[in-house]
Amino acid sequence: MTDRFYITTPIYYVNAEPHLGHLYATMLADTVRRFQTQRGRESYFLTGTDEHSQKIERAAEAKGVPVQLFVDGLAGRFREVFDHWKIGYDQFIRTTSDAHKAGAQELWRRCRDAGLIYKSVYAGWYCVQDNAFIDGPKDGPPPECPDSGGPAEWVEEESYFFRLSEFQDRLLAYYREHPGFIQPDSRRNEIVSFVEGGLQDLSISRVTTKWGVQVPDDPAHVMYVWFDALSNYVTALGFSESPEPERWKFWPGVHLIGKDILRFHTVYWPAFLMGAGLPLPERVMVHGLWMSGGRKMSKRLGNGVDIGLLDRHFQHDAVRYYCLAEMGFGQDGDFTYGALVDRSNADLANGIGNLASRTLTMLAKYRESVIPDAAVDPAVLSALEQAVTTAVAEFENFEFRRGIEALRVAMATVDRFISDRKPWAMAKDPALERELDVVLVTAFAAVRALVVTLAPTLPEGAEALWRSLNFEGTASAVDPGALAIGDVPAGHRIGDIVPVYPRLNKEQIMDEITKETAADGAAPVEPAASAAAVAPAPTPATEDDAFITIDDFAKVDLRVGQILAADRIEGADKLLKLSVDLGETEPRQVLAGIALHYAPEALVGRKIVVVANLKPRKMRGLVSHGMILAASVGDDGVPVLATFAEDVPNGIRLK
Ligand code: ME8
Repeated sequence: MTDRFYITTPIYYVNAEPHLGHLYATMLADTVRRFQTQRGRESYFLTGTDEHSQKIERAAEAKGVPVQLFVDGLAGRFREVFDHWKIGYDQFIRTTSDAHKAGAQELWRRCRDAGLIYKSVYAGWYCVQDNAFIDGPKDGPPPECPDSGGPAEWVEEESYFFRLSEFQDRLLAYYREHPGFIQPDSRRNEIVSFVEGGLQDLSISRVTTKWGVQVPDDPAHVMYVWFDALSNYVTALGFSESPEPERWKFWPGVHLIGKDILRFHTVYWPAFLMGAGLPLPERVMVHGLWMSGGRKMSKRLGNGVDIGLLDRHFQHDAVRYYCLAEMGFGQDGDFTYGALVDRSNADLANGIGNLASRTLTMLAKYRESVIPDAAVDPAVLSALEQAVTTAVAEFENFEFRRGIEALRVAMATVDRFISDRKPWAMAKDPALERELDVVLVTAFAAVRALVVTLAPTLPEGAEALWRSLNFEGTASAVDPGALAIGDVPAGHRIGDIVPVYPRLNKEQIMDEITKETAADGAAPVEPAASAAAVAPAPTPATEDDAFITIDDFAKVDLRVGQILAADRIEGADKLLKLSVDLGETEPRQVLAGIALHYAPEALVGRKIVVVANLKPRKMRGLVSHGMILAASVGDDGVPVLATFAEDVPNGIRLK
């Protein structure tokens, strides 16, 4: 791998507002770029808009707006959205810019001068929606467009052609010699068999529209939009400018694209570049698509998840992290708001957020916010080292889901380590001071390693946590691959604990989203998976409300707890004082009237259900912070504790 890295996104058609699919592709590229920069590579990130073609001309006409004004407005919207979501692109290219047009024309000239372009007549089917030529007999029914599914139109017009048919062997040889050129492999195989099937010359100009880049020396023709659009990857770097701009050094780069535009990028584009005598892209990385209601989210279907709605209800980190953690690279994913809330709560609020606040709180409480001098626990250290190495390797290949998974496993190991060692108990025993130091230093090392490694996937929260750790600079400036995880700075003073990822109230958010989408008249973008959470409350059977609503039930915060200690209380023969781990920074004290039926020692380690948001209550001079659930059996009401047949993590909510 070289020290330079150039990443591009597709340039988006400006025929409608951006939706989650566009944000996803751009966020993914942004994450890759952040990661590459973090690894110390000099990087360049290009995104932008694809503004020509009949499809856009027609969209403008339908709105009754002059086409230039129309594209200016929508290109502005894309840019605004990306800026708001802190996408750190270096350049936002627009294909209507003069510099781009001049570059596209130069690419054309180079192909023409190499004898690869000739004039003829195109007679065949054309899909305006997909900007694609489609095979099929004239007298048959219009064939379906490959991506949009709409009907193709018959066209007969004078056109320039690119001698694509001459490139079959060269392309196949290239795929063979560069096995990593198209990833994942399944996409590579798809393209290899397509090219093996033979290539026809490609029509690359139109005379029936004026909305495009003019063909050099023939003003009656505009370029086929894909010739124009694909060239953006090199025109953005000023490939034809003289003197050669410094940024041209970034070519060749890595193209991130959706699987919908695979053929254009892995057959046409390499052929154009070969024709013009330019180096081919380093890699074409093909991501999967977000589906909604079983179909690809698309501008045309209007079933795209609304970015504004995401913005109103979720932290940007949560959306980015969900997209990365949920969708295996190259695979399709089903977007649901419910899963987004769950991910955010499980991995951000209860995960890294809780581990960081737990660690910092303990350091503040037991060591006056100063890191003690001790060695990181060797077993935890090795788990962390392994996880970070895996994550770095996976992130290099855009496999964020797998990398994140490795980090989640390490995080669970650290959580378990803390719960098992019981630092709150150690703190009461001066003889265990050194052991407590080890726990604190281990937790601190874990938080630092996780924050650094997760930084590209959680750009805002990671930096906030970095500041809480009171480190200089930024987490994103530390290369996770070079971090000495076990090297903890003894004597370092941590900063203030700032809560970064608050727990989301799922029922409330789902309710609000449902109301908003219904009010917009938008399609219920929320797929069935989360329907349970927003199901209407049952109607009361009688006037006196025999039922509670789902909202009533949601008010009760039921959580999985684990009993860490149980003690009898002097003078209260029915009560036991329990210390319960609810996955919080400290265990809770809960009093339970079960002493006549349970021996305290038999309870230690048991998983139970706790009503976690019951108002604290004082009994026998002690405060109970919650109530444990038990069945009350027989006339005597013998308590039988509610528990779980399977293993469940502490702190998880019951619903
Ligand atoms: O194809 N899920 O533009 P486009 C995930 N202008 N990603 C999605 C998505 C979804 N449901 N929908 C769109 C074009 N995308 C051409 C590209 S490049 C020289 C020219 C993302 O506005 C995905 O990356 O239709 C897809 O490839 C791209 O947007 C297509 O955007």
